[in-house]
Amino acid sequence: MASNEERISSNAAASSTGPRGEELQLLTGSDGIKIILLGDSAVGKSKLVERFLQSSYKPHLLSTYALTLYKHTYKADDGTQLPVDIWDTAGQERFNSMHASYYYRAHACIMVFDVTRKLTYKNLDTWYEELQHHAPGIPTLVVANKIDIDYQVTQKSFKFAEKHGCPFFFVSASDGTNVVRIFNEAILQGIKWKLSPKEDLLLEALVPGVRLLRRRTLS
Ligand SMILES: Nc1nc2c(ncn2[C@@H]2O[C@H](COP(=O)(O)OP(=O)(O)O)[C@@H](O)[C@H]2O)c(=O)[nH]1
Ligand SMILES: [Mg+2]
Repeated sequence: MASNEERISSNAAASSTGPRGEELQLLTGSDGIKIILLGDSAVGKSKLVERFLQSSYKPHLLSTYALTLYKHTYKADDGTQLPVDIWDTAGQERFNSMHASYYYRAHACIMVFDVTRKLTYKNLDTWYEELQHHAPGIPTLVVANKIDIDYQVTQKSFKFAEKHGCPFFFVSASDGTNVVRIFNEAILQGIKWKLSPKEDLLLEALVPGVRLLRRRTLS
């Protein structure tokens, strides 16, 4: 892995009390952007992260922990560098729910489904609901993975993203289609979210519908 990336696995998200001490510091101490991935098991979340960070595809890498944290450095065009934490599930998504610490202070979310398994698309509803509960209104990208299996699928329309006002992308962790694009887009949206005035968040909580207005101005 490149020197500016670091991979840390933790079973903290699976414990009922959540992370503590040094581990808590590690998980929440970053001053940068936190990106999370959501979606059913085996849709390709881990492979997308690995593809983005390593530009190589390793289909047999196995994760055994409840989450994997990747430390990445985002380099803007003007040379500015920004730490980015990319959080990947590592098994807990099997139970159709993630520990609250997974969502805590997240700035953007990449929701993934597998174009070859309809149920993983249907289950986006549940993931989205849980996301709104823990991290209401954060920028969310919806990605349809594994298009390399049958490129015809890109002719289909998937209404979920449109319904929720989320950007939508066809991707392949296998051949790399749109992988760098979705992560950079998530990071940029996450930066905007982080910098947005927090009074807006309060307003959103008080006035239903305000979030939709603001999201449009962000995209
Ligand atoms: N053909 C194809 N297979 C993929 C792609 N992405 C992931 N896979 C495979 O799908 C399986 C699950 O991937 P993984 O990243 O572990 O899924 P996760 O559980 O969502 O993290 C693995 O066997 C991967 O090799 C893809 O874009 N195309
Ligand atoms: Mg995984």
